[in-house]
Amino acid sequence: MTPVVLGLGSNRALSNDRAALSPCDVLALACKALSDVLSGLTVSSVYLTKPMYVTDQNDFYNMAVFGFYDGTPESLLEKTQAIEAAYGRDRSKEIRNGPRSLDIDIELFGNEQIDTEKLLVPHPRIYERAFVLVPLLEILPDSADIPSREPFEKALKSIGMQGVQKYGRIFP
Ligand code: PH2
Ligand code: MG
Ligand code: MG
Repeated sequence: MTPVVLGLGSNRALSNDRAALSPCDVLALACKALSDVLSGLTVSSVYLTKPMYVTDQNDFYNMAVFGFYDGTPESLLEKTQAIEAAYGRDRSKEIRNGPRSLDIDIELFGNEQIDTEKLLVPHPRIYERAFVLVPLLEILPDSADIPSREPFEKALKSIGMQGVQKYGRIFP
């Protein structure tokens, strides 16, 4: 079993002609789906965050989850991408860093450093993103970078809160 950290984000409702799911509904359903993928799931609060990189879009709701995974990083990616697709993610129709109903990023996969066509782990932009660091530090206050072991707490101090605000708990 490998300890893993995932970062979740949503800034777009998902609707058909019968019902609508808000970004927080989507995040809660994604956590429920992830409880079948990871054991010992620990879920952070949700945070309301300012969009980074593409700033002309709705604010994001972000959170982090921790759990233990029994399998390879590639198989975890397949499972997280299937959950994204189940909640409206269609990569062929979106712009890079633009609006999305559900994004699940593998931030950490044990102590592994992975650099393949499909996966870059640890996620290379953890250190510049308060929207990742704040929820991550809520559930794992002593966590640190791999391989430098630089505490994430220190990374957050150097970038500041970037307007990240606690929204509340949505799961369980
Ligand atoms: N995700 C992005 C791009 N920008 N900004 C915030 N605040 N939160 C996100 O999850 C986010 C983003 C690409 O995945
Ligand atoms: Mg992603
Ligand atoms: Mg992302």
